[in-house]
Amino acid sequence: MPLDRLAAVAWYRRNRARSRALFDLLDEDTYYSRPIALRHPIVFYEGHLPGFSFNTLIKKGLGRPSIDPRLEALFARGIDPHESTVGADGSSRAGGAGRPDGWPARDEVHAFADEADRQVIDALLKDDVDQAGHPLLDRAEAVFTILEHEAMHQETLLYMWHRLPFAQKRKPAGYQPRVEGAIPGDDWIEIPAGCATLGVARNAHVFGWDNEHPAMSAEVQAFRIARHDVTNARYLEFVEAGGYRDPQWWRPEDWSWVQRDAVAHPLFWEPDGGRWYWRGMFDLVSLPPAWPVYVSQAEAVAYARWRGARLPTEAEFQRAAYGSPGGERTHPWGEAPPDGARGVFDFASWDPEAAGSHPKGASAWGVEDLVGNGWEWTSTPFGPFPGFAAMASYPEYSADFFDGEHVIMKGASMATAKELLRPTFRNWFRVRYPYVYATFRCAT
Ligand code: AVJ
Ligand code: FE
Repeated sequence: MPLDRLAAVAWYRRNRARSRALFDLLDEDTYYSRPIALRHPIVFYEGHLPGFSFNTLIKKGLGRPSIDPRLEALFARGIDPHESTVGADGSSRAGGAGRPDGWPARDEVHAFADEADRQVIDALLKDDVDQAGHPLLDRAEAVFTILEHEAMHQETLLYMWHRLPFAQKRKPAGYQPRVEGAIPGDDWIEIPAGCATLGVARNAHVFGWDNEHPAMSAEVQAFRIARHDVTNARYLEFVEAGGYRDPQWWRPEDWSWVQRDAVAHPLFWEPDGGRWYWRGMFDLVSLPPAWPVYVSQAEAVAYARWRGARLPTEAEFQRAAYGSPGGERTHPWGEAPPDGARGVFDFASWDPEAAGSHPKGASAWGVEDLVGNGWEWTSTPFGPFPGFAAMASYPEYSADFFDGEHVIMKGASMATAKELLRPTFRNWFRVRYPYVYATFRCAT
């Protein structure tokens, strides 16, 4: 199927408009600050999005000349320290209005971005960006690479924005976190043994990242999985039982982290006067008991051990989410396209919603919220499927992270674009990375 140019341009423009809207949420004086200490300052991301698109599609794909070699190098992925060196444990540090050495003025970033956008849109409309046999343009790979890359970074932006002081953000009119909802029951579902698809052949879908290929499946033994994500209310039992003070629940490296950084509760929680609050995007709210807890994988593993359970593997997630007695499906709920009734994704909210509030998104087995309302940590280290080949449009995308330090997350959060909701999409972070919108459920 040839590339639908108009659809690609529409998606590119939609991406750019959403990114702009996200930057517009912030006060100007945040521009050179680093909401997460070990990630780049905000200015980087405003240049990185169009810079990556220009570099990938126009320079590498079509072989065209630079706009500004200095800015292209500055905004390239290679110098983003988080990508290879960030630990999970960067303390957050916000504020600081000055312009640090080396970062351009905002006008300069905008002029570069406008020219990059102009050339990308022009190429999407007129150039030969879909060339069979071309290393970067076969099946228009570079086009989808840039479109999905920007969509993914919108989630990066949001979890960075999450850490900024409320006074530096403009809350959209009328927004209130949906804190209501009953705490769901502690329900376990028996998933029968069966085959789960993990990866697909490159040509079996319009686009996938290199780590989704080639075809790969696994035989999964029968197992039990919780119908619902672990909620704040349930996780509070672990905190109150002294879970963060007892090394028996923690892997040795995670216990060192708990001690060194005095970690005593999830990053999204804030204690005050003997009560717990949740740091929302725009408001501090009394800890919503029914929301899925957002934690690092290290904390998820400790909780599961305390409960006498474990995290699901990637293959078990696939089986629970996409399996059915009659074969696998495209989404947990079946073949219907994603919409707001099925789960909390595609920027439907700035914060989570109650676990169990979207039963129309349940899988064939009745497992809820597998896609949306927070990524789901698994116990599976991020690694290549047999026959993996790095993609030409972005060779470092996955391969740099096959280091045994990253684990797979599946599903989606409220800040995951609907275009990324496909069964083989794999996300990954370090086990002690506490910033992402990630929750978990137990399996046995
Ligand atoms: C796939 C979400 C882990 O944010 O580090 C963006 C995506 N890679 N630019 C990340 C990514 C390079 C990546 N994750
Ligand atoms: Fe990037």
